[in-house]
Amino acid sequence: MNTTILVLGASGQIGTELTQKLREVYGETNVIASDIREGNAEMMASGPFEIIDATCKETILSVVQKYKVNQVYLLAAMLSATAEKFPQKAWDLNMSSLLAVLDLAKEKHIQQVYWPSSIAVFGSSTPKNNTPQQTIMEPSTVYGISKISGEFWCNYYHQKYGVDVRSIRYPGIISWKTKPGGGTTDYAVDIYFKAIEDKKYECFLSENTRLPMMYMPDAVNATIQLMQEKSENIKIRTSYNLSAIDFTPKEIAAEIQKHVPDFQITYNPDFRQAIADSWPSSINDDHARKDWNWKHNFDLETMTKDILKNLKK
Ligand code: AKB
Repeated sequence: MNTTILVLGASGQIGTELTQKLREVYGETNVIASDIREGNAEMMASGPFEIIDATCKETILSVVQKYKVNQVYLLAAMLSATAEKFPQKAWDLNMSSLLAVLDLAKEKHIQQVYWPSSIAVFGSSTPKNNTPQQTIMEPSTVYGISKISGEFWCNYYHQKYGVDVRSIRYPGIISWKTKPGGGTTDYAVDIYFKAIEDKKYECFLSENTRLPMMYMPDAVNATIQLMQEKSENIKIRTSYNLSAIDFTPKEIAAEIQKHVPDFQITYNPDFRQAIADSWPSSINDDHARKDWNWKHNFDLETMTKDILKNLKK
């Protein structure tokens, strides 16, 4: 059967690059991008685009039927920092969209679902270093509560209705093509833009706050690899831990200074510090490496070189 994909939330940080890659892999007309508002010029020009509110099951179904979609990647979500400001809205968006898509799979309108979870499922009672796949999970943010609930819904739909849903607990994702919005790990993207534009950056986390991170090309590859893996090899139907790099604001600043010697960083922690403090510093992803052969390519040094080279163009 032909793979025809619908991406919900295609204009966001991950959606923009994932959609582009999916179009390269599966063909431009086989990947329908959608969001609540139009995407960038490249996305609009490179394949079909539909305006969809990801919480509206009927609209999703009509697009699924129009294009004979068999896979849905659901990326629409409110991230950790914004969700703390709009808890009810975050809960409604993050949960209604997931349940709508899982129901469409249960009703056999689609065959496969991808839905991202996050390191936000963990909380301050979780072991902080090399955090295992299965451990204490007591998230303290609305976003984290929505992600852990979502994971259990995914597992439930898989166990009870045989839904082929797959998921990754993303660490902070670092990109230069599209900026993230509303996350706690966003500083690690902003810092590169500010290093080029202003040669200085005021960080909203303290200098020694270590968080798990990943460069966008690794995140995109992992996502597509997971979706292409044989179903019997996907042993975890809540969500896979995934790890690449971890660093502190001080360490990323030092790496940038190797290329921009007059770059200066200052620290002014705000409410996001408490969120970051409740998350792991590093993640153990042995299950992903064993079950579907996950490997990352970029470390802090190679990622920094690549980002600065592209931003200087
Ligand atoms: C956020 O900071 O909210 C996200 C995440 C770690 O899920 N980047």
